[in-house]
Amino acid sequence: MIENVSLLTRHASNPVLEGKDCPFPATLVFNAGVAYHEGRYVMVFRNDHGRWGDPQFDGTNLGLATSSDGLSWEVEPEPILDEERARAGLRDLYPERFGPEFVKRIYDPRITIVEGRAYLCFAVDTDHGVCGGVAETDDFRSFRFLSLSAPDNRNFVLFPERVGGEFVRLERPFPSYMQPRPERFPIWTSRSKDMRAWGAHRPVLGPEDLPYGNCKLGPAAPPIKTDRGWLTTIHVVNKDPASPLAGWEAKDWTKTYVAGLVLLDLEDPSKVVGMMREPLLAPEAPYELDGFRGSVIFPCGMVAQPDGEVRMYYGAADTCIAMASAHIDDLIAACRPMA
Ligand code: BMA
Repeated sequence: MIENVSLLTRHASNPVLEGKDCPFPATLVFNAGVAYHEGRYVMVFRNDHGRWGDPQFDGTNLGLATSSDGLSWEVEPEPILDEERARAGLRDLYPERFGPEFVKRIYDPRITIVEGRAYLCFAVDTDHGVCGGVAETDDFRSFRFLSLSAPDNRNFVLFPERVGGEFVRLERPFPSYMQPRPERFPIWTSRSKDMRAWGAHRPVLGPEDLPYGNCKLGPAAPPIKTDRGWLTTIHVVNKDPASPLAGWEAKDWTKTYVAGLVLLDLEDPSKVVGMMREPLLAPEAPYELDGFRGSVIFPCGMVAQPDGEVRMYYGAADTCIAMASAHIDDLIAACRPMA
């Protein structure tokens, strides 16, 4: 069991969104990008829909919810993206390649408002492996696909402004050759002048750099700019084969997902300048401990309020969406400088 610190306060009416709140078939509603944009909160969430207990379910789509206060959400009548619409968007981008079956699934969205414009990052499962992509949107109902990575990569998260004149994102490749088990996947950055061509990759953080977690890690929500650096959440996985965890998907689920917090250098975000030495939030509440995959905290959204409260939205147990918050000064202070 990973020990929790009480830096974040869980919202009293968690979960803030779950399948029963959706006006369309929805079973597992989790991993949601959240942003404050044009006077309201916008959430794009993952929905795995279908029959309870069927490990494959029927499929995955992305839903849209909006809110005036970031706490009570109204879900749009229909999902806004699914594999069919992702195929169409990717065919526009790469007409020669994206045949009808190439894209299997689109999931785990993150929203970043970059210099006033809304972008969605997402993962897609394809015939060639898992890819990460970036799309732009005016209304969160139609999306212009801008780029797709080579496999295997996902958990793309954009910074909210250009750094050194270029767009920057965090990403999580899946290096599998030369990797000891369990999978120890790191976080990298890349840069782009136009959101389409991405390069200048640099490593940021590997599991070996963290004093907790023995498995993969990944970017979580889009970073928030502070005087001390980019305040950046991550997810960190610890696998303990000797301790099976609760969950309906499999009897042998043994991965705990916690949220972590780091500060990245303002001018070179591939440089870690501060870090919490323990998890920011570890599974503890019943909705985090039990569900499709129990003991999973998977943040994809973070919004700073004008009064300094930072709200972190996270998928809980791959089943519902919860929120926890803390004052920005306390979060920054918790990241101790690197030695
Ligand atoms: C990751 C992704 C996430 C999921 C997490 C925990 O690898 O598949 O979508 O929330 O595992 O199951």
